[in-house]
Amino acid sequence: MSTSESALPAQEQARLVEESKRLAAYQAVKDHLLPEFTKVGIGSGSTVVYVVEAIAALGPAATKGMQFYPTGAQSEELIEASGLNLQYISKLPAGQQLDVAFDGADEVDDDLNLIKGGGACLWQEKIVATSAKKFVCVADFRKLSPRLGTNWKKGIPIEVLPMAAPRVLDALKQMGSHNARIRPGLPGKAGAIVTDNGMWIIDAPFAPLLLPKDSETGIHAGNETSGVWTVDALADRLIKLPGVAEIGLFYGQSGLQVESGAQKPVAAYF
Ligand code: ABF
Repeated sequence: MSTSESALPAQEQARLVEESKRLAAYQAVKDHLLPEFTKVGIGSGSTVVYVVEAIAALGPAATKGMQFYPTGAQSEELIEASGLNLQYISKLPAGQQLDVAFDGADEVDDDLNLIKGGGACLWQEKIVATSAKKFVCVADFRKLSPRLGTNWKKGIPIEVLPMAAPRVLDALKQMGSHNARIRPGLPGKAGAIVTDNGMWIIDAPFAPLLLPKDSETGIHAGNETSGVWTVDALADRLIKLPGVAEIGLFYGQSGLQVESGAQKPVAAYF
C-alpha cells in the first residue's frame, strides 16, 4: 500500500480496494472471455464475485453456450445464483480442457508466482487452473509484492490429511517454518477448518521466497539450515511430504503478463 493510500480513511481505503477488484475483474473478463468459449473455470474468494458479476452482465445470449466449472462450494453457489450454467470438473472428459479459468490470489510475486489458499479452496483451485488452456489470475493492487511471503504473512497454505498433520508440522519446522500451525475453524466452529475435500489446512510461514534472478545478484537459496528457499525448491519439497494433498504455491507457469501500479488493479494472466 502506498503512503498516500494508507493515509486515506479506512472507509475510503476499503472502497478503493473494492473498486480495484471490480475493475480488475471486468477488465479480465473483457480481455479473456472470448465469445466462442464453451468451458470456463470459476475460482473462489471475494474478487471472483466481481468476475462472475462481469460475466453475468454480458447477458444470457452471450453466455448461453458456456459451462462454468467451480473450485468449491462457494463458487458453485455463486455460479448458480448468477443463473450461469453449472458443470463439474469431474465431468470434463479426459483429453478435454477448459478454455479459460479465472481465480484470485493472496499474493503475486515479480515472476507472477502465486500464493493461494487463504480461503481453503486451493486443491480444487489447482485442479481447475491446470485444466485450463489459460489461467487468468485477477487480483487488486494489494496483492503484488516482490517476493512471496513479503505481504502475506500468514504462511503458505498446505492441504493435509488430518491424521498426518502432526508429522507435517514436524517436517515444516525442520525446513525453517517454526510458526507453522493448523488453521482453526471459522468463528464459532471448534477444531480445525475442514476443506471441501475433508482435509485440514496448515499455514506455514517462510522467509520471503527467492526467484531464479536472485542468484544472479548474489543472493542464494538455502535449505533446511537457512530456512530460505526459492519458490520452486520449496514447492518441490512440500508436495513430496507424506500426507500433503496440495500446496498453495502456484508457480512456474509460462506466458504470464501483469498489469499493476499503485491504486490500479492488478491482473496477472497465465
Ligand atoms: C482464492 O480466494 C484463493 O486462492 C485466495 O486465497 C483467495 C483470494 O480471495 P480474495 O479475492 O477475497 O482476496 O482465490
